[in-house]
Amino acid sequence: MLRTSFVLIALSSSVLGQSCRPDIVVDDFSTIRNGFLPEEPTNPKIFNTMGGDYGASSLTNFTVDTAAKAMTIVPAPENIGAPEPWANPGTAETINYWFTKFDLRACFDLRGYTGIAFDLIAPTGSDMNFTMTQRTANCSWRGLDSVYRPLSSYITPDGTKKAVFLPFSDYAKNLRGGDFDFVHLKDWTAVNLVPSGARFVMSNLVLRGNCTTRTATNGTVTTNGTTTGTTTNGTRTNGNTTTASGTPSPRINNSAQATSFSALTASVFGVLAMAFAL
Ligand SMILES: *[C@@H]1O[C@H](CO)[C@@H](O)[C@H](O)[C@H]1NC(C)=O
Ligand SMILES: *[C@@H]1O[C@H](CO)[C@@H](O)[C@H](O)[C@H]1NC(C)=O
Ligand SMILES: *[C@@H]1O[C@H](CO)[C@@H](O)[C@H](O)[C@H]1NC(C)=O
Ligand SMILES: *[C@@H]1O[C@H](CO)[C@@H](O)[C@H](O)[C@H]1NC(C)=O
Ligand SMILES: *[C@@H]1O[C@H](CO)[C@@H](O)[C@H](O)[C@H]1NC(C)=O
Ligand SMILES: *[C@@H]1O[C@H](CO)[C@@H](O)[C@H](O)[C@H]1NC(C)=O
Ligand SMILES: CC(=O)N[C@H]1CO[C@H](CO)[C@@H](O)[C@@H]1O
Repeated sequence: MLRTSFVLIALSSSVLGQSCRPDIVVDDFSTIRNGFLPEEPTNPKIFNTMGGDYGASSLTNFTVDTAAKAMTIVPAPENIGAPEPWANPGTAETINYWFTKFDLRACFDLRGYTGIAFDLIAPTGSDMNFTMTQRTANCSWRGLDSVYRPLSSYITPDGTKKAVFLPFSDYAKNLRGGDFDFVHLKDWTAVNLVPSGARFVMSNLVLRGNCTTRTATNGTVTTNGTTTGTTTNGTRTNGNTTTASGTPSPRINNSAQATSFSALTASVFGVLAMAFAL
């Protein structure tokens, strides 16, 4: 009996050890989710599947085309300067920005996630800087931004649709050289989109987990970036890609994933119990 318990514990932990953080489709832009932030009850916002809102500097326009399943961002310059100088020391003067969050309260735990993936049509010669903005550990104050990385360091904008992946490892340091705190993410921001009037068309926005096999929203199955097969449609085919939906909610977690692992563990227990009974 004692030996049986040891076997069961060893096996169940090895099954659980295969768990990985699945991707989350932050937005496929097939739906517009209207709502309000609790602290801004008169300012209409739109939200992604994770309950995070989108925003931009006042002259920068962003619109969702649900038929095209894309968000178009059209920047315009403003004399913003350094709105929060303690948060972004040493950076260029801010002329515009666009952001989205991964939760309602802008204090998201990114542990287990590896980066942000999306498709982007960006005009030839255009550019923007990406940064991860920071909350303090109590989630109420703003901390130092991560280092800035230009779009042009990931792709060469040329007017065609390109897959962009921003690995969080590129943003592991803040602007003063300290460690970025990935447990308390404020939001993901694009700063200084240029030139004015450029049309940036974003689609298939995904927060990448750490599973090595994943299904893109277009059904392409990849293993570590290598295409290995294609599903008939973009439906979730395994636990590696999840799509949250419905009205904005502050938390979308992996409870479905946890349930499937519990069920798997339970069935392993059941089979073993039968084996030992025999
Ligand atoms: C990106 O940010 C860096 C650091 O502030 C700055 O040197 C660079 O000019 C910025 N690029 C753009 C396109 O704003
Ligand atoms: C949150 O943390 C910051 C930085 O540690 C601190 O200055 C601030 O007073 C705290 N705010 C609250 C409401 O506790
Ligand atoms: C599917 O999406 C992936 C990731 O965004 C992209 O690399 C690939 O080119 C797309 N495939 C098709 C057929 O659109
Ligand atoms: C995928 O990448 C991970 C992490 O780099 C590595 O441990 C794993 O062996 C790779 N899997 C394949 C199939 O290449
Ligand atoms: C995608 O495929 C799944 C499994 O075959 C099927 O249940 C689902 O209806 C399909 N969805 C669409 C949009 O075709
Ligand atoms: C995940 O969500 C479910 C359903 O909302 C909730 O019961 C559970 O406590 C959540 N788990 C975590 C770790 O937040
Ligand atoms: C967590 C999870 O469901 N992982 C799965 C990812 O996809 C591969 C290939 O289909 C499965 O083997 C994993 O179990």
